[in-house]
Amino acid sequence: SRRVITYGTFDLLHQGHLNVLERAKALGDYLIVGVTSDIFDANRGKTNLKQNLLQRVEAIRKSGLADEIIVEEYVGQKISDIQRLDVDVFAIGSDWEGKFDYLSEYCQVVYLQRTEGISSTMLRADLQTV
Ligand code: C2G
Repeated sequence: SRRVITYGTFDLLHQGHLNVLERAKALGDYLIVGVTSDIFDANRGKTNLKQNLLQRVEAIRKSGLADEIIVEEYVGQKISDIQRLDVDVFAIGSDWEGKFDYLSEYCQVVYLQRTEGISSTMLRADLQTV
């Protein structure tokens, strides 16, 4: 079987996220989704999230697309996840093109087409105005 992993914050889970999860799942037969912890995101400058880790994990679970959900808590965790979970493919949206090429030492790296016209930032802005 081919094991695929993808990561993200997934704040206010939207169609762009669902598309990338579906495309990632289609690359194999077992999809692991790494959801970033609140502290991990704060440390990389994402400070205005609308949902906490538990809410973001719950939305991924409800999507039914993940075979396994893990939490990403520290920089450098991707390599140990790939090794520990025997991952064959790392997949992520094309906004990260080239950024994860270093993982190709450990597994196949695939950049998936990003969905234009929708983002967590847009949805957060909408929430501000209602
Ligand atoms: N995405 C997408 N289209 C959008 C928005 C997001 O395809 N319109 C994809 C991103 O490319 C990513 C996933 O959805 O693959 C999650 O996006 P974010 O929640 O913004 O998380 P991100 O900051 O990309 O996580 O370890 C964390 C990851 O390295 C990056």
